[in-house]
Amino acid sequence: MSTENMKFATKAIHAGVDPDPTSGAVMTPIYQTSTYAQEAPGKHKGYEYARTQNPTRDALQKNLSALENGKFGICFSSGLAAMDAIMRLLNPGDEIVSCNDLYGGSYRQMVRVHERYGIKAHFVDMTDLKKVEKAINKNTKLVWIETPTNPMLNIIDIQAVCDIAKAHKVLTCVDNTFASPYLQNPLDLGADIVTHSATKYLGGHSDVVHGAIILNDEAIAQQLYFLQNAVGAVPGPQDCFLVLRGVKTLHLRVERACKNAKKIAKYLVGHPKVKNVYYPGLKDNPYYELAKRQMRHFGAMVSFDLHEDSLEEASKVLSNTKLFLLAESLGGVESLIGHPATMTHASIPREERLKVGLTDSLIRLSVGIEDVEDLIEDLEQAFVHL
Ligand code: P1T
Repeated sequence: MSTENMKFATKAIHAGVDPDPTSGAVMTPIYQTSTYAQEAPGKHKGYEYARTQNPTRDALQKNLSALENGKFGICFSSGLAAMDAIMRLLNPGDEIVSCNDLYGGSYRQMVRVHERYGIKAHFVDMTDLKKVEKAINKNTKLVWIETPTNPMLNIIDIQAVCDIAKAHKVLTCVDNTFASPYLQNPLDLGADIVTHSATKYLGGHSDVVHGAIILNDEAIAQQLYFLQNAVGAVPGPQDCFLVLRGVKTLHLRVERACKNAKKIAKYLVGHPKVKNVYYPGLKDNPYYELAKRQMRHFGAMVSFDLHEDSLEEASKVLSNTKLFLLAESLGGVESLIGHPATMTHASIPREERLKVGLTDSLIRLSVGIEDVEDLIEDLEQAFVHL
């Protein structure tokens, strides 16, 4: 069966993965080598040096491109390394229009790394399409979309933003980390590039840091393969193997985590100490209809804040959960609890954070695949400390 004809779960398990030709090994071997023997100068089996090519990485790149319905997959040593390669497609004087609620590390890279090289980023509320249109000017070369956004879980209309960007001949990139390819496929909605922190749902077990880019345009793909080799932020074969293994259960993990998240969001809505619950799967959430149209489920991230808005108050919850571990990151089988203002989004100035609703008491949950009754009980016993 050709990969294009496979449904999602079949692709997750089989795309790009063939039994190893030398032994028949069903699982892709970890080709732990830095170089490959050549028969004669330039005469080799397609592999010269492991920064440039590695069979374990090749299998993963094919697998991930199939999951995102793209032609080319390019892997990197982290999500931010993948982002950096995309930024290197731009030249001094070029500008980026980005959403104003996004992972703090992505914001930091745009503002504190690429701005020094003459690339200016503008951060706008992309849930308002008029603001996107207004922010694009003759220097704009890239529109950077993260949806659901981190950590406010706003939903941006991918198709509508890509239509606007296309009318201005501007490249679009969607950071699809929070949704994973199981919930949403941005290339199908008109995006030029999709990127992932594979550290999260793709890896799925909090045991690897990894990044990926998937796209259809061959010329841009060739530039990115060039950057992968020329800059060298490549993942090791063991890390590629771990992501490849994680992906095999992506659909099962995400399905279960989304179900758990919805129940937890509903529980939080009814809690007297909780002020706002941010979860697109709640019927009165402003993005409910858009999320339903754009995503397969509503995701497994839930954010909320407290009536008494302070770090001290939030700490009482953050320090007292037993199953929800207080840690950065997301997308693993185990549930995590985090405090964006001091952890993942500390690099964003407080006044900018407050503008998007990222208050001092905002708490972010990455809901895992445990029994949801135990997770709710864990939150309940932590709330007693308030
Ligand atoms: O950590 P790394 O693999 O480099 O990925 C960076 C990244 C990119 N995009 C999004 C949407 C992300 O959430 C992240 C990393 N985020 C966390 C570590 C976090 O806890 O939010």
